[in-house]
Amino acid sequence: MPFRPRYTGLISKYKDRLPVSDDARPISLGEGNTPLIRLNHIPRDLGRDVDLYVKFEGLNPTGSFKDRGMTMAVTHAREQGSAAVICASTGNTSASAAAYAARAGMRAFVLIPDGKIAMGKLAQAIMHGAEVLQIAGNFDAGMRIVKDMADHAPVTIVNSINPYRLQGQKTAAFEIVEELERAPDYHCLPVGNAGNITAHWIGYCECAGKRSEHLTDACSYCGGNCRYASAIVGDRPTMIGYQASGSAPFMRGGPVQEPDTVATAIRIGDPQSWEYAWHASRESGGWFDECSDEEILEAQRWLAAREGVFCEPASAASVAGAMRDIRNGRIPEGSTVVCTLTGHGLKDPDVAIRQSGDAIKTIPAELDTVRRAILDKL
Ligand code: AN7
Repeated sequence: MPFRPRYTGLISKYKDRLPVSDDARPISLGEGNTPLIRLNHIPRDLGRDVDLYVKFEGLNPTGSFKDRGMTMAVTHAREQGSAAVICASTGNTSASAAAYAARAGMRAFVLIPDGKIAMGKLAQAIMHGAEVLQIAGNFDAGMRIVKDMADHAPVTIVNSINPYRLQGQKTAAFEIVEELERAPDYHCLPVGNAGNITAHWIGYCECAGKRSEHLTDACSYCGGNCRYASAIVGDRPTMIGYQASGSAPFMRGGPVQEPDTVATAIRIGDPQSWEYAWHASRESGGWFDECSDEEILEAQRWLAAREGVFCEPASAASVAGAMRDIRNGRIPEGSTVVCTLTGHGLKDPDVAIRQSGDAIKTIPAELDTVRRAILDKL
């Protein structure tokens, strides 16, 4: 069998389609290259003929899609001689920033909302040696402070307002187009700060060799002329963004003051990429919608129990919404649909275990009791 070169991350792979200098030394943990998994049971359960895939971004090195953006943002920050990065985070950005900063030999400062981040994410930030600043306020309050901080301390912001983040995240669209050998008809994402839906649209536009009329300044490196554009496919998907009902500023038409949802990753009331995401949605002929916490948790359980894919609650919003829109025909039969599963289920063990109710009981450690327990269930 011929040897394949070792996969060394998305900057190495997509160097010619990313704003990186020729002599850049990528800060990488082997991010990207995540599986596109075709769902078997759920389309059948829905009784609809759709080709439904999940792009499992939970299999990135720190367990979320943030690593795609972080490899770019931290590589650039280090190249510029920056000694520290800072972010506000609902959890995954802080975990990713902490890991990539550690790898780069830089400091990381992360602002997290008091008591509202999943345990796995907090554990990551701590273990990677970040300075964890827990604030008595939500993500939006943290974001406001971080935006001001850049003027007061020598730190590089690595939230998705850093344009290198979106550039890295656009590579998820590249991978999907390469695997399907076309763009999907529909692409569904959970929406919080709205950076990822924007990044995917940039990626799909570049694959189609088309310019986005409106996202030109998101892609500040080529001034909208997309020197990275290469017409691999002719078409772009319809982009669909799903928010949690308690944190759905796109549905309310403006910021939500007290966002709340079990999907803490997307507990965001004032999205930073608001304009970009609207443009992406309109240009693609797409829409936004909302999912209740119950729908989100049900989709999370379905994916885990019926398909063997364990994602975190926020990620399941994409599948919860897609299942509803497939059922009601807004996504028509015959479509190829990709849902992004943004983060791994292990990030938030508490919410998972809470769903078991009191199903787990201790029984005597005896062959007979265990045998009876098994036969009861068969
Ligand atoms: C699992 O970590 O904003 O719409 O601070 O962790 O691009 O914001 C996380 C966002 C979806 C929303 N799914 O993506 C943070 C943070 C998961 C996430 C989103 C997030 P955007």
